[in-house]
Amino acid sequence: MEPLGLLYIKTALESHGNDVDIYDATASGKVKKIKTPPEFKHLDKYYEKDFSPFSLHNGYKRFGDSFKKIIQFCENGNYDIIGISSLFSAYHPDVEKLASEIKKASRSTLVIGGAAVNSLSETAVKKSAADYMISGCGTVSMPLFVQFLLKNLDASKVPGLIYEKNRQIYRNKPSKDPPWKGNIVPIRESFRTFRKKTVAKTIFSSGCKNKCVFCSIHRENSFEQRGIESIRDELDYLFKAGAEIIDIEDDDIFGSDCYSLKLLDLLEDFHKKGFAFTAMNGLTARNILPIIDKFPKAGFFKLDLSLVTTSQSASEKMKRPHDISDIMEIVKAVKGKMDVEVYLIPGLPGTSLMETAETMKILYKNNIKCGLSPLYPVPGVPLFEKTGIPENLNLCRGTALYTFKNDVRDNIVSLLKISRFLNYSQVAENNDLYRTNLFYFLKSLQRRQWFKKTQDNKWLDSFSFSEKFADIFDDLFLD
Ligand code: B12
Ligand code: SF4
Repeated sequence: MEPLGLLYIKTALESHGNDVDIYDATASGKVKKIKTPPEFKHLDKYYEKDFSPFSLHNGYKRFGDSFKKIIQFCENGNYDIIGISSLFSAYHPDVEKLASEIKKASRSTLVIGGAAVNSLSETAVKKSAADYMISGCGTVSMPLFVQFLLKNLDASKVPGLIYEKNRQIYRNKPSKDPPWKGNIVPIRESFRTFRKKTVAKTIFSSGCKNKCVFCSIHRENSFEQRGIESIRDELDYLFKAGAEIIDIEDDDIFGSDCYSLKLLDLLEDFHKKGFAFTAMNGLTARNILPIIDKFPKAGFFKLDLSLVTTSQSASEKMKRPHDISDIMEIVKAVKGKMDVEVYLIPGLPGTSLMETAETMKILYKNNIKCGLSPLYPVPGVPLFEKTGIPENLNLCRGTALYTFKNDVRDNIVSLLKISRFLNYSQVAENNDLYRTNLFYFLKSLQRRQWFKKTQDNKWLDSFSFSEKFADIFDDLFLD
């Protein structure tokens, strides 16, 4: 993924006269299978080699360049400051490993920023190999941080700066400004590709007006929308630079009526020139329902909608903004014009897994693709601080399934496998092997133990589970 936060910071620093290079360690697309770390051993039985259409990923992989290559780049550049972006608490331990390797090899001042820093505990800050950390908006803080290092500014004047003085940790109030502060447009030197087209990430708003209990976004960012003219400038620039797909990274793009209409008109103008748009996290069903007719014309090629749960009581408790009826109306309105994928969170407190399975069945019957995202703990969010954040932050990633006890975990993983098969069934019913695959899928549900397929098409036993999912899905494939 394009490092959008760093691109903003680079542009802000350059506008203050600094020279900046970005090292995008995943641009090479390298993927290497490595030994599964011991803390994930309990997952081996799920992430196994399986050639069936209800398989999950298998093994443990490292994405991107080696530490050696990254450090070599740092050494060659002989930089005054090295900044690392740490966006996810669950991957912060890896960032710390890299930071300590960099510190061994270079004398540059090392600073870590990004969403993971916002919620770090005092102990984690103390243990860090970095010289400084910065929480909040880097566009605002980094140019001031440079001034602090040049001794032109006191440490207390750098928003979000976390530093140690006389063995005491000080944390300045972070800047809640949006990334585009000052209407800057990040300059691109190259683009990633998606579906054989060049793709650029962008952001039109920051924060979210909704207040979902399991989410950190509304706690750490104030909601702000970018001016239409500033968006037009960026889209103009991206068009000239050669982008084809625009991936909008907002959390709630269409949060206010009048603005939404103006924005959709602008997107339609650029769609006519050739842009297509996607927004994986930013579409709230209730907000887009009144304006849904405009979406195909504005160039959205897919709608990713998050439903989370159909349980009314859980939805209210979690302060979710909409329910399944809003989603069904959207599906009806865009039928045949756009793909829709709907996301659920199995294992959300107050919901049952059988309920989630029922919802998956409803979605399947309506030809809607279903995405499952198991609940994962996020440090700093009261819901998870109450239930307990693991000491080893690696376990906070969704794939670690940390939040669940063993038997629940077997059932959650089973739902992931069921969603894989339902999505496969929507497109593969006429394939040669479909009937055999369906047989082993249904048999797995009935005996409550999964089959897995070897590369030479042998079916072997895999793990067991306890929920009677067969009661829900048995009649789905009767014809
Ligand atoms: C796009 C996105 C993804 C993408 C791609 C991420 C990527 N590698 O680029 C995908 C879909 C892969 C993804 C996955 C996950 N994501 Co995500 N994702 C986002 C999202 C929506 C946008 C990120 C973005 O581009 N923001 C816009 C740019 C401009 O902002 P930014 O990067 O944050 O940068 C600003 C500041 O953070 C800061 N900053 C950033 N870097 C640095 C560096 C320095 C030195 C300094 C000083 C400042 C600084 O300054 C920048 C400018 O203001 C954010 C939510 C959000 N709106 O930010 C969640 C978010 C980052 N994701 C989150 C999570 C948890 C995940 C997962 C771990 C979930 C999981 N399944 O376990 C995975 C794992 C990812 C992985 N292994 O790579 C959480 C992180 C919370 C936390 N404390 O951990 C967020 C905040 C969403 C949330 N609801 O809470 N994600
Ligand atoms: S709608 Fe999405 S971004 Fe907004 S608070 Fe809820 S989960 Fe977070």
